[in-house]
Amino acid sequence: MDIVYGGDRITYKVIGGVFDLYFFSGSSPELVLEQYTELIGRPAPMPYWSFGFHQCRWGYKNVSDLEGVVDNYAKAGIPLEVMWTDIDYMDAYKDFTLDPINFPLDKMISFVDALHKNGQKYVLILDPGISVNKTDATYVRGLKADVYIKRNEVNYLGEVWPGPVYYPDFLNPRSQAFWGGEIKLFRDLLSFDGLWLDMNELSNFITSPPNPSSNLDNPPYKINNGEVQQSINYRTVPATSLHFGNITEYNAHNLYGLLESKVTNKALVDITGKRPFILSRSTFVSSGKYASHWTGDNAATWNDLAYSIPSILNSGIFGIPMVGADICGFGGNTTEELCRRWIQLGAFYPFARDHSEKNSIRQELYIWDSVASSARKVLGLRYSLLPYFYTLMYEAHTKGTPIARPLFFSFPEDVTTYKINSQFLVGKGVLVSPVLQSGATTVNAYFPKGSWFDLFNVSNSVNAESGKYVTLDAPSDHINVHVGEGNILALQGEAMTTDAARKTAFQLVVVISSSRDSYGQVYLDDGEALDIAGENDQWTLVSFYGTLHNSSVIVTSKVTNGIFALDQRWIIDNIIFLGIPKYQRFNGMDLAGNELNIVKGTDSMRTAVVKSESDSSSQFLNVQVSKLSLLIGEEFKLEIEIK
Ligand code: MIG
Repeated sequence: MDIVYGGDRITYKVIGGVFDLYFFSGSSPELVLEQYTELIGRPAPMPYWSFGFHQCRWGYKNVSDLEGVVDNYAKAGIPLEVMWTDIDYMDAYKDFTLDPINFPLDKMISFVDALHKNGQKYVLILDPGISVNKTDATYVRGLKADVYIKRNEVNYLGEVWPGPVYYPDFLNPRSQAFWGGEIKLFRDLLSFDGLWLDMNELSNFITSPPNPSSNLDNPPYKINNGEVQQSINYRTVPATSLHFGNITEYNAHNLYGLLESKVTNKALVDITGKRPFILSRSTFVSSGKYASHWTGDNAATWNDLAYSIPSILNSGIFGIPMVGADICGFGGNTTEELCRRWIQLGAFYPFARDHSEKNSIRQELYIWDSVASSARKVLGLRYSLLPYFYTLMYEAHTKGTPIARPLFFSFPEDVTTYKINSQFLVGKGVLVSPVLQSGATTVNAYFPKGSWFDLFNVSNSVNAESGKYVTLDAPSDHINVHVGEGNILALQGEAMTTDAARKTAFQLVVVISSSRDSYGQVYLDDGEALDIAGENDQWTLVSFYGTLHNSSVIVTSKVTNGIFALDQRWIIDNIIFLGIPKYQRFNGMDLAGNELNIVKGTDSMRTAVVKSESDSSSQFLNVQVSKLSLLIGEEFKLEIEIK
């Protein structure tokens, strides 16, 4: 179909398939997503490790190349969670094979074992086209199972990387056993942790001639198929091809990536019994239930850096919240400055992967010193925010709310936010305001009403009595990331892997609001169980509430299923209150001494150290309570009196 958007109207020009229109009344953006994902399926839960940093490239030469990349990340002190291989690992680009010279099985096994020992993961690519090659066991099993897409009574012959291919028909119920069986056989050889599904639009290097007997290959209305008007069959599987049950490709074309994701998801669930991680290029309505997504082949340009923001926000609204764009850009040569700005932004994508095209220069984050040091800084913040990202994943899975959201999600009453596509929110209250232009060292960022605190240095604040644009410093190594009033974040420490980060103590950042209570949640489980908040109770959900009350600030917690967190011995060792209004509430009091007392708390709070400082704007008092050892799985109340 063609979809023409005209500002105040939208026109669908549809030449096939079934068309259903639903309207979701909301009334808030969050409720619209809740209603939409109730219909199409809630987003798949994602494993904890998938929120770490990923490195990929098309064109890694051999196993020592891969090992070198992993080593260089470690040497540079930049966290690397997941190493990926593109089609290079395959033998002549055949799925479920390994290049015997450059990526031989024994070396790949030791490589993946070494990753696993270090708490790291490995993801590999699969393309749908199966090489038509009698010596290829996968191909032969597919023939026997009779699972390929057909045309004119025979298997349709396309062409992709391995040369001539047949495509598995994921509408065919037999494809589950076939595809799942191939994945299992391969995973028995090499224990990869996730799968990357590419080329599933469905991509074809040839355009087959139309069948004269049918107008499906040559419909009277020509959809706008590419920049130059191309035939409907242009470089894909022809419209007259047939799926299981004689469903034409004409009617099922857009579903291929969705169905492949669904079958692959079930295969991984059956094989591993764990939460699958799948990345798919093609998506359709409800793909989020099975897979994550990247925005495809972007270019290493400033324009595509900027464009990545609306792309990921749209995906979240489509019910696919685990999404990112290729960091530093895929096509063409990136530059030091662009790559540095890109990791600053990409560190806050829900899915953060550096990926590049074969013919471009290398762009791993350690290549340039300035990129490396910026990466350490921004990924450091990302890793301390991991419990927050993970809890947003939980929220996405249970309610459909995106992880990365447009500003209007949290500020629907502020019409200025509606058009903002150069900033976004992580969750409800973390505002990311990146530099998107070459040479810029400031950023003109919009702040909706409220007080906002710089997460790299919480004593820097922006106080917006009503929504306003503010020009912020953004020196070359810096991205502006602020947390807004009314939010409570549960953070953990920085580390080189998500596993190591999970072993550190929690810190609460309580951003006081003078107009409402502050709120935040943290969801905790083992990070890979199939069920989220399942019946086995192997999870904990903690809600935090913060209040300003006369001359006290109070934070309390409410715990569901504390046992899991207690078993892990997770503690909160530090609570920071930001944004206590300095003069309004405590007018006339001498704040110089800042005598602060913990008046209510558990025994473990007795040894706590309380410090306070005036915020850089001099409008707020920030109070830090450290040396705590509160069990996160146990409810607590902490009240601090300010006299
Ligand atoms: O014809 O596998 O979008 O990420 O590196 C190109 C090679 C096929 C397209 C993907 C890209 C990937 C590349 N693939």
